Amino acid sequence: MGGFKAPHGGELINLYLDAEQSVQEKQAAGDYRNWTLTTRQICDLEMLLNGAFSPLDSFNSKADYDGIVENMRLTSGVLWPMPVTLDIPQSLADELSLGDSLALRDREGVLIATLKIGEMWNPDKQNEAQKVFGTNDIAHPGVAYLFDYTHDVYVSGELKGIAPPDHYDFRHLRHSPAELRDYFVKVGWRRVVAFQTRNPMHRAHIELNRRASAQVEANLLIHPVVGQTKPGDVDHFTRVRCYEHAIKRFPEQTTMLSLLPLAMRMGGPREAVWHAIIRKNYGCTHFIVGRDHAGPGKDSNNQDFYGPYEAQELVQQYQDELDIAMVPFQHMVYVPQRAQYMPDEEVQAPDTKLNISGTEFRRRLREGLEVEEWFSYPEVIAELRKTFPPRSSQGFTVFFTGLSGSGKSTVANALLLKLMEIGGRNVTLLDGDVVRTHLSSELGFSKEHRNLNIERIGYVASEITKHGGIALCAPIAPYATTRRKVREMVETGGGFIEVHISTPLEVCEQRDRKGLYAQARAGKIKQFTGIDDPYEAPENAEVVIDTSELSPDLGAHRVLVKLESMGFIK
Ligand code: PPS
Repeated sequence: MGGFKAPHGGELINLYLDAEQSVQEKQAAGDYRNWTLTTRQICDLEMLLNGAFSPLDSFNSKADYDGIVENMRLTSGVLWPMPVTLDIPQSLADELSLGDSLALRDREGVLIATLKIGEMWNPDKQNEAQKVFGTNDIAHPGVAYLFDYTHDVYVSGELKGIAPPDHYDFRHLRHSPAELRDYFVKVGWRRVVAFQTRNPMHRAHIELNRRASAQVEANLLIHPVVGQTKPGDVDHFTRVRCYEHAIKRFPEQTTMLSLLPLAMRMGGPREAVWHAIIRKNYGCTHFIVGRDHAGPGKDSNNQDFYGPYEAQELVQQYQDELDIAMVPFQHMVYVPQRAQYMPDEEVQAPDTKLNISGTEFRRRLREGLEVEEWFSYPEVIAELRKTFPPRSSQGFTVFFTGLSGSGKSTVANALLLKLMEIGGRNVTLLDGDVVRTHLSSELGFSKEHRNLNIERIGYVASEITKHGGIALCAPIAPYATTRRKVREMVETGGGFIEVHISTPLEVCEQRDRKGLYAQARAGKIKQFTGIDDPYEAPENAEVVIDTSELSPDLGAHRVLVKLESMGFIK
């Protein structure tokens, strides 16, 4: 086993002040500028303070950052593959001087740490993306985060820990690196193999873990990431309940479950090396690297960003420097002739392989279809079904968009009545005019105000959807970006069906039910959609209805048929 040196070895960094110093620093922080940490930053900070990122003792300095980006090394020469930086907006940086301190707080204002600013710089994000992730493609979640959410200034300096971020969920499953090391010593686990995951565990994963721990004669640590994973992943609450079921499938006292508050970057090979270092810090001696480790999915051309075993290759390349041994594993498939799981490439004809892809598995959940016992355990499936009920019992939003007078409200009303006729569901109509009376009475029709109006509608619709209800929205919603944001918001908790009421402007203007077009033409109303304000027509609406060709009744019926075909109503 290559570079494996000593179990539970290596110095652990601890950046927490003692009680007395902590009280003093807390008092001093009253005069510091505050920075409210993002979710990613809270994860990174917790891992820095408790030594999970040892040997890092703060967010990266400029020199360390450059070394990491260019050749995966700190200025000390130590291997470190992933930047861990603190980003703040330019506006805040402009108000700070070197030597000032920042109070780093969580969203409730609780002081987690302070940072005495030694350096501030504007990173070259294009270069960072290219070198760290090997791409500038925004389809890569790490790149998207860097370009869309990372502020423009990085700061570094002396970091002082006050209090670990609070976690109110699964407290019994959370351990610091020191706690896990101590535990392993206490129970006499001299060899510990860690399994990293961001997905629910099914039988393939459990078989892989069994084989890995048997192969290296080690106890097993199931070490799932519960900080930040890939957007769209199963939420960690559901996953942890699944892991708690899964762990019962291992012989008692051989296996442990502990939650890792890491913010993943989905950086494939570099991330695998990073994960290995982190697991060494948690006292593990071995680390499983499977197929497509920390894979970011497909790029904009539908190609894989990294090869399936590239992560294993990079860890192998640095194995001698890593104080933890890799246990490489192939993809596991089910072989029905042998009624067992086997590594993909070990299966030989006439034996055959069975596998259910993630997409197929989600389809079966969505449609309430059977999932065979060879794939997973009934209690794990039951847990997932609670979170992902079939579409027919999920909430959804029908979002009508179109010009004033296009017939949005009329078709939405007709749909409302048809849904009430079917019965059994709670339906709320958020009509444009109604919302402007109740939710957005202070707003006008500037781009900023329209966006705010639509975001409010989206928020209410997403809450209704999450709680299993039906929201019908009928604003003009002229801007594509805002509609996309609403879709993202709603889809986290149920279905989103966009209906473009595409009635042409001439027809809307001819109808002019409220006399607004005449006033807009006469210049008495400004920024009127279609006249002197743009309407960006949807390109991928689920349904398109032109009410100059279709009656409201038939329009509503068309939406109903779509809802049925998508499985949202029975
Ligand atoms: S938006 O753009 O989505 O926020 O608009 P919305 O909330 O749907 O409000 C549209 C209704 O407000 C009336 N109205 C205007 N519409 C467009 N542009 C301007 N400048 C404007 N001023 C007032 C109009 O009656 C719209 O109602 P509908 O039902 O769409 O005809």
